[in-house]
Amino acid sequence: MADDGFAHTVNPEAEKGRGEFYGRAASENLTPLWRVLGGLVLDQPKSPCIATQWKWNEIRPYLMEACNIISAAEAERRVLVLENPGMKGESRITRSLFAGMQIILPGEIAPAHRHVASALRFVIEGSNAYTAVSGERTMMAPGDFVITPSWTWHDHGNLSDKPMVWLDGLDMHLVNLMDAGFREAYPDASHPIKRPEGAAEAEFGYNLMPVGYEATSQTTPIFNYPYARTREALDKLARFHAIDACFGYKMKYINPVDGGWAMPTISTWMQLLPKDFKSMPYRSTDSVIFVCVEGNGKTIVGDKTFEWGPHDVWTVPSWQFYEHVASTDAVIFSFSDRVAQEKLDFFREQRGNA
Ligand code: GTQ
Repeated sequence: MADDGFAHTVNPEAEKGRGEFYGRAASENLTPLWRVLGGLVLDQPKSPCIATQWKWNEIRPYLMEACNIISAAEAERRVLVLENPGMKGESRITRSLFAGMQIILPGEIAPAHRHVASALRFVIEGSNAYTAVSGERTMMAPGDFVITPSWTWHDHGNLSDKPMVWLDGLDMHLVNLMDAGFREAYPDASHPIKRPEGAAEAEFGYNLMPVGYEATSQTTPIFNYPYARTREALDKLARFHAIDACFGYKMKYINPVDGGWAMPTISTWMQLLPKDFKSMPYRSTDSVIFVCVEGNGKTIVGDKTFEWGPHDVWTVPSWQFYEHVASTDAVIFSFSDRVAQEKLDFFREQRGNA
């Protein structure tokens, strides 16, 4: 009876006489629900995800070392997975999402492929490297949010003379939960470029779109949200808009075609916390991954405090209260599976713990 999966109503004494029945039932692939119900339908979220931080200064040397032992071509993607210690060996940063730091050296190409899983790239370091998606290249700069929609050909290349690093976020664990994954390699390292650089931005990046456009995907057709513009929006917003007690000045990335989230499975945000801002405690059912872009501060989650600065990454598990404290003006990118939860009517949040 040590098992906490039992329904609350089950009588431990009476259970002793039921073993013979349970044995026979098991041989027919039958399990009594009352012995497992407590672990299946929970009173409240109980995530295996552990609040964890990855300090950029500590992980960067490992990325450089990885460059000495394997090429991008051999690795397919030279990525060090940010693995949540609560789910060792599963390549998850939260229960539903994957995250990893990808590094690509001057002249390298991470070869073209496509998969059902959608990916986001959040650029950490470097310049003059590109991601090509469906025949169009976008050059990446630190703080840019770049998207690879489901089942689109993509490859990455570095045309600069320095390494390029970005954080990958993928929804592959959602895809795999439903056993819906396919993947295909392109026969060449790069797939053909068919559109000029800036084509998607011209079509959708100016609060306009071509007449007659019909969406063929639930993902935004803009595949690079440059940091320069995101930063400018936050800066201008902060001059006149009311500040949110939980979020500071926080904006979601949207799909300009329908006003919804930029991706169908991963929600993404950028927020500005003014110096000395201390957020009101908040919790929600989406485990969140945060990346500091600028400034310094700390995030308090339960009995843990994560001090953060540029390029540090940390997670807050589902339904755990957290608070941010900014010691300078600070900018934070974040992502979670919230959009998927909203579509399924799962999402809940709570502002304040009083
Ligand atoms: O760049 O396509 O971190 O396919 C993991 C799987 C990156 C990618 C990852 C991938 C990619």
